[in-house]
Amino acid sequence: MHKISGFPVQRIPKPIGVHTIKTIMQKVFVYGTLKKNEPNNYWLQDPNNGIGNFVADGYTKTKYPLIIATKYNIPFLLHSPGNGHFVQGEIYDVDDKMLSKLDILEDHPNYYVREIDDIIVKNSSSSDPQIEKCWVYFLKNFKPELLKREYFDNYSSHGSHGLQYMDRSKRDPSYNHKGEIKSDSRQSVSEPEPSRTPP
Ligand code: PCA
Repeated sequence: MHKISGFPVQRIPKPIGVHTIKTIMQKVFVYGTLKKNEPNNYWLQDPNNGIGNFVADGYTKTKYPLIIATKYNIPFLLHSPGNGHFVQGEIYDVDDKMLSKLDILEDHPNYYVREIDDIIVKNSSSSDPQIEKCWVYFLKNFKPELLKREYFDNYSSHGSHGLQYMDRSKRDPSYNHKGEIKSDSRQSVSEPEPSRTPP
C-alpha cells in the first residue's frame, strides 16, 4: 500500500502473460500522387487507413525513369534501373493496415509492383549519407516505348508539363488505361475496373 494525499492506494500488479502489442512499422518511399500536396496524399493521412507518418524527404540511390502516362496522366516509376534520374520523394512509416490499403490503391501486384529499394535520406544529421530500405511502387512489364517519354526527377501533378492527374472518380469506367502501358495488356480490350483497384 502507498499513500497519496493521505488516501491508501493499492498498486495493481501487471497480469502475468499480458504483453504490450507492438505495432510493426515499415518504410514506404512515395514519388507520385501520394506525396504531400498531391492528389492521393489523403490516403496516408486518413486514420481509418491505419498509420502513415512522414519521416523525411529522400531520393532513389539508383536512377529510374519517372514518367507521366495514359490519358489520365498517371505517374509511374519504370523498373529500368540506371535510366532516368535519382527520383525525389518522401519516406513514410506505415503500419500493416496502411500498407495493405496502399496496395489496394496501387493494385499491387497486378499493376504497380511493390519492391524494396535503397533510398537516400535528405537532411539527415549524420555526415555520411543515410540509406533506408523502403518499399517502392514500380511499374514492371511496361511497353518499351514508355522509355522514350520525358523523364522527371520530381513529380508534381501541377508542373509546367501541364499533364494534370485525373482523379479516378472522373475516369471512364469502360476504358482500360492499363492497356496503354502494360506490355501484357491489349489497349483495345475495355473491361470495367474492379471498384477496389483504382490506381
Ligand atoms: N502513387 C504512388 C506510386 C505512383 C503514384 O501515383 C506513389 O506516389 O509513390
